[in-house]
Amino acid sequence: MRFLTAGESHGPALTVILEGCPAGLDLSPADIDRHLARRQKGFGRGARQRIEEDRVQILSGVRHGQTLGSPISLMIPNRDHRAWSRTMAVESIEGPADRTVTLPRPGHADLAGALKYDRHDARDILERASARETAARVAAGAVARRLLEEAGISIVSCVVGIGPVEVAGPVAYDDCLQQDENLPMPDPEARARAILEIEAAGERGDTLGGKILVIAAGVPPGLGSHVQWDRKLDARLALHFMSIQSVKAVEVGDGVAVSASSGKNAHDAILYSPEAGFHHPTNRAGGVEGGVTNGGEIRVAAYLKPLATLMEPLPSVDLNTKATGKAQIERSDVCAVPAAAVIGEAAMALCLSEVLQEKFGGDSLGELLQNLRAYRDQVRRF
Ligand code: EPS
Repeated sequence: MRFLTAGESHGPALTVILEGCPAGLDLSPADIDRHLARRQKGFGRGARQRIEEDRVQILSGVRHGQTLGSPISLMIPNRDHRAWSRTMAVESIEGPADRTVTLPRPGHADLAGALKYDRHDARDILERASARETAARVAAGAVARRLLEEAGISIVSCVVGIGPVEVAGPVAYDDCLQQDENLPMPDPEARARAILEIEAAGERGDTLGGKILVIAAGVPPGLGSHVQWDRKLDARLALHFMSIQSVKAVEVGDGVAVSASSGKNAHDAILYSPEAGFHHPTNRAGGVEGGVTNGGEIRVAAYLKPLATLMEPLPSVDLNTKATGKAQIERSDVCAVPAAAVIGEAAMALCLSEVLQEKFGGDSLGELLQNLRAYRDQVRRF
């Protein structure tokens, strides 16, 4: 499975083409819309989400409710485009461009992108750098997720940090179920403090980052490979998660904590029983050893920086006049961490569906599942 997204935040639509999904997978727009709606929620979101009601249009690759094995193209129209048709016109326009951005926001792609692409209006950069792009990834991720469901793999997520507030103690798969969709933080005391932090940040024209945790269960051992650097699953997970807007660090399992402990306290002992086969009593590795899944839950945490658009902006310099000033204010969110948890699920689904397809292949879902069953049998009889 591979995919490419396209689309600007205020252009006509976001699109994604997903290739390599086997034929015969049940897929409906509702399977995708459910996750698009979840992405739009979240305490701390801004005005844009009140304008949009993200709904997918499946343009190809599906017939009579089943995938065909051909490229799946998905489109999510931007409702807000109506108010931006001149600003984002494809054709050349009469008169000067409107809604130009010439005072780049520190921490956003504005300045680096303007220099790289030689654009003197940072709108040409921010329209694509915007986290609105993640709607397309969530749509693609929802397809990947349908495939994983058939393979017995399920994915959950939660928010484990907002600004200075952290969830106390370890978080299990079940802790992520039935959470409040506006702030899925499995610790009521931390959640209450996080809401106050987000409100206070909004009042002072500031933003907040945080930490999300995504867990995949039911993953067979043997996905990814130790034999080549770019086949290591943890490296590939890091790419998927790190590419989510605002993510500045990614952790697999207890990666950060074990770096400060000794080997005796860092690794997961190996046990065997005829019923459970080889297994580990703990999961500090986050389900990946040597770049290969070990049959445990895959646990990935991602750390997000606070959003770069500040209502009380930091110093900046005009791209054209070079005059100092304050960074431009664009409509934005105070905190997008809850949305990032949903996007993280998509990242996990897309990455796992890639390696699942690599190992078990199959042009049809039946063929893939047959190969998976045979392999699960082989592991059981090992
Ligand atoms: C977003 C849509 C954007 C922003 C946000 C995420 O819409 P608009 O720019 O029209 O308000 O709300 O993007 C950013 C935080 C950013 O820095 O670009 C979305 O749909 O997720």
